[in-house]
Amino acid sequence: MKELHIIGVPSDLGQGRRGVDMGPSAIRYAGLSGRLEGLGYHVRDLGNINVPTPEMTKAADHKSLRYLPEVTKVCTDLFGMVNKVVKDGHLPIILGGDHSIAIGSVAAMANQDQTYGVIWFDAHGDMNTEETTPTGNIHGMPLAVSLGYGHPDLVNIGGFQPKIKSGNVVLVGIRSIDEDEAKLMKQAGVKAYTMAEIDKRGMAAVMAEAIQIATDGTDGVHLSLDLDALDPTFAPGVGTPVNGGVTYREGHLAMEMLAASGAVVSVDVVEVNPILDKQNQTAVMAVELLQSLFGKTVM
Ligand code: 6HN
Ligand code: MN
Ligand code: MN
Ligand code: MN
Repeated sequence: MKELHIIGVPSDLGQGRRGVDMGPSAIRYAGLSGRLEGLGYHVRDLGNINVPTPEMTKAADHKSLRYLPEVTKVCTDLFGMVNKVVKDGHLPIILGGDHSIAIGSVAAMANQDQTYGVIWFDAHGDMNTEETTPTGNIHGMPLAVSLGYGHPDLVNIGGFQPKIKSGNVVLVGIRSIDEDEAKLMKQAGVKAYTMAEIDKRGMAAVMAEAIQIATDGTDGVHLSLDLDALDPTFAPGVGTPVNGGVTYREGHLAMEMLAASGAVVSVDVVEVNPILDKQNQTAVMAVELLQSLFGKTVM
């Protein structure tokens, strides 16, 4: 069994609303290490990456790519750290922070000798670019960047691009896409399972297909878990909540199916915002989902 290595990335530079920088603390406080140890894993917490606060920097002087230099630096540092964890034979669990940090973690997984598919659990597409973004927030761009679309500073982190092939990338839980973002998603050919499709066909059928796509010809799967994929009833502590999301049991079923596949090699857990949360409920949800992902069963 691989050791699980936890890395915190306390960044809210890619988000419009402050507070996701406290995500790593909230998830740790919800008992992450102990719960995973309870499943029989060796867990090592490597602490947090150094992230500047918005107050330390020239705020948002790049209107369509807010905090570009700072986000680039954070993702480059995370790339280095995740790269080392994986080369040492461990499984990285990256705690955000806003979703821009996935630019660094996906880059590190793409830098390995093996090739990995990506399952992107999210209410959003995260497929905006400088040209299409309605907000300038980089957390709306990491999937586009990983596929090679976007500002060169971001796209070239790690010194190569694109990081992933669209044929092995799947979005699950989608219900909020910007108009021009949708065009790039179609152009790139990324498979997206919307909530409507989950309603109609059920999470089991959707996840079976998603796992099939992400594992087809690859050596494993990187899971990027944005807590706003869940319905706000179960995960109210997120900066960009959208009604009509994945239910508690659908979320767990998805994680249980991923556990059964044995394919997951790295995980991001992002967008937990303790300021907006109710008594750490969203962080607890994140920890429980990770328990299912790492093999917790009833009997
Ligand atoms: N996330 N599409 C919106 C934007 O600003 O680009 C929202 C993005 C949300 C991103 O939740 O990781
Ligand atoms: Mn070790
Ligand atoms: Mn996201
Ligand atoms: Mn999202």
